[in-house]
Amino acid sequence: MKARWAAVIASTSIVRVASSRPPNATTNPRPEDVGIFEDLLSALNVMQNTYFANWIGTWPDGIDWTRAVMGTYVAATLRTISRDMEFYRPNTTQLWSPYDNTLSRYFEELIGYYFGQDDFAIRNQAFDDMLWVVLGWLETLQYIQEQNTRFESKDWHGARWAPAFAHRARIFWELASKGWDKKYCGGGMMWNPRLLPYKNAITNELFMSASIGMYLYFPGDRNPSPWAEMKNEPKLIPARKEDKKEWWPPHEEFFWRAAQRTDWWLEQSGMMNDQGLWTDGFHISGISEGSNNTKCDERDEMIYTYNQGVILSAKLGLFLANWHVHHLDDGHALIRNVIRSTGWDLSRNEPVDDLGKLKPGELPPWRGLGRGGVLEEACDVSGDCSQDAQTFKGIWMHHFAAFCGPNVLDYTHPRPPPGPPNGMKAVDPRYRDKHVWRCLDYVPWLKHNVEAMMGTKDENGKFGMWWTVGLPAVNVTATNMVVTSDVLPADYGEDDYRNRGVPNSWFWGAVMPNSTKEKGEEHEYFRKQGGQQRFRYDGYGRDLKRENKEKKTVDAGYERKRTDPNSRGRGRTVETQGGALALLRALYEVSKHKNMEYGLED
Ligand SMILES: *[C@@H]1O[C@H](CO)[C@@H](O)[C@H](O)[C@H]1NC(C)=O
Ligand SMILES: *[C@@H]1O[C@H](CO)[C@@H](O)[C@H](O)[C@H]1NC(C)=O
Ligand SMILES: *[C@@H]1O[C@H](CO)[C@@H](O)[C@H](O)[C@H]1NC(C)=O
Ligand SMILES: *[C@@H]1O[C@H](CO)[C@@H](O)[C@H](O)[C@H]1NC(C)=O
Ligand SMILES: CC(=O)N[C@H]1CO[C@H](CO)[C@@H](O)[C@@H]1O
Repeated sequence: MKARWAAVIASTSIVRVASSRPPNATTNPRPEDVGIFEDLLSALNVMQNTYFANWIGTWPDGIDWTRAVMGTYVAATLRTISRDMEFYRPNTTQLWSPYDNTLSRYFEELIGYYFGQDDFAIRNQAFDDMLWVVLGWLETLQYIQEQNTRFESKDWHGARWAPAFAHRARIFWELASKGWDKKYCGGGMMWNPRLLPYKNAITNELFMSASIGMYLYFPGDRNPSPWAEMKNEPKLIPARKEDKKEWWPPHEEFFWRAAQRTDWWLEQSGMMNDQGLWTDGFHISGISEGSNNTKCDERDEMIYTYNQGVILSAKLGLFLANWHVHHLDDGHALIRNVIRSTGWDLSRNEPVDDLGKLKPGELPPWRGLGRGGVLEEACDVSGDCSQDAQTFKGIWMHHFAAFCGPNVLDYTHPRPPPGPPNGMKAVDPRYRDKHVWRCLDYVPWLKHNVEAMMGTKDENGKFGMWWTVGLPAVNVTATNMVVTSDVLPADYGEDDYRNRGVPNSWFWGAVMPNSTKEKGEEHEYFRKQGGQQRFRYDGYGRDLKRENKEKKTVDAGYERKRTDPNSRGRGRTVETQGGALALLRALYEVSKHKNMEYGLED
């Protein structure tokens, strides 16, 4: 038995990463900061140890779309660590090194999630929900592709999962693509098939990113298994026939066209505001009163971080497909607008506001998408972010890392496939070098954000959502916070379903002067507490019934929790942990450029 097992191991390539060192080591030098690498591993470790339940293959506290995003982060982090773990790999003669163990563990959890993902539920949700699924499996497919190229024999065991993941990506792209609509606003994706028409930024950005991702990274699918619902519907993705069987080849231009069409539509949609930021989307006025209006004429002015994010990976993909440099220019312009809106001066590499002058309880003024140079969601200050909003900043960071990270433009990376106008060519080094230079400009700002975020870590290694309060210069607690009009986002108090979906915390703090919560107002407390329970609040965000009970079981961490702004509302969750992971990875990836030979001097 034993001997047989050993023989099985010896006959597979699992044992060793055959040629994991990149072909030209000088082009893939030691990453800049070993400390960030360790923080990154630790954030991932805490996320999976705390929030992932192997027995059901999912993050039970998440909801379908946030789980898909968490899966995307795990896959993306695997891409990062598999490439660089080599540098930290001990010289060991063990068959199974800690390196292999780490990579295998997280990859197995992704496989678990493939089965734990509630694909049946998601197919009945909004179009954006479906597209997060596509992005997640495309990320995993890229990891598989990269791992496989490290094996001379090209038979890394994980590659056996590629057909499954590719099939799911194709099916969900196909389901989501039905959201494309010509009746309203001259095109664009609808948000939700069951609600009044709403054409929003996120669904269109996701469709762009998923479509160009399908063009670049979908490895093809030979699994014709239809979904019951789709059996009699026309297939949207062109299939080829081989031996009388249908199959879907990789690098289908059709996907590139879908991405290109969405880009054109979005750019002329008027969804971008005067600050160069994407607003949330367009309603069509009069529709509910039976008007025949088909124009996008009611803009939701709300600015969320994630709406500035997903489009970045889409723009990079479009650039890779056809080398039209304006896609990169669009991305950099947007990033600069975002960074400016966090209150950061890129020319001086410091916040526009003097943080040294802050007194205890004082916050830097709100600058549109953050303060004090730190990215922030509008709901962060009040601590009543919903589960959706808790996920947004991480999404921004993930797609920013996709845009500015070295993975794709790096010349040791497997080449992305050609775009229609270009044929099989590597990215022209002139484009690459300019792009890298521009990305390096953002590193001090990223470091500043990481510094803030690290300050929100609790004793269990969990990160909070409101990064700003982790800045050493900011001494704000849930109880000493001075809330003046200049620290509140302009929209504060607007009843938006996403950042007002969850009330202030019922117990610790959230003692917001001028709280918008009425005395005794009822709110739905979040699902985690066991369904849609209702509580009564006393006007200070505290739940009257709960407070009496909890007083009896006050724990040692009570004072910290009571005053920690990141314990308010939903507190620390898998989504806030994922956000920290995405930020650490962004800094790690982008700062790696420093040591690469991109024609950079010194
Ligand atoms: C590594 O790549 C650089 C740049 O392409 C090249 O000049 C150098 O000769 C390569 N080194 C080795 C050892 O192949
Ligand atoms: C690893 O360690 C062994 C035994 O100490 C040594 O012979 C070998 O050269 C080392 N390999 C590397 C790559 O350092
Ligand atoms: C909408 O169009 C229909 C058919 O053209 C027409 O009968 C109806 O009066 C229109 N409604 C409005 C509010 O204009
Ligand atoms: C933070 O502010 C509180 C008063 O709100 C004060 O007691 C404490 O010493 C301050 N901490 C620091 C590090 O300045
Ligand atoms: C509407 C309201 O209650 N405004 C108060 C907000 O807080 C400031 C400072 O504590 C008060 O001066 C306002 O009256």
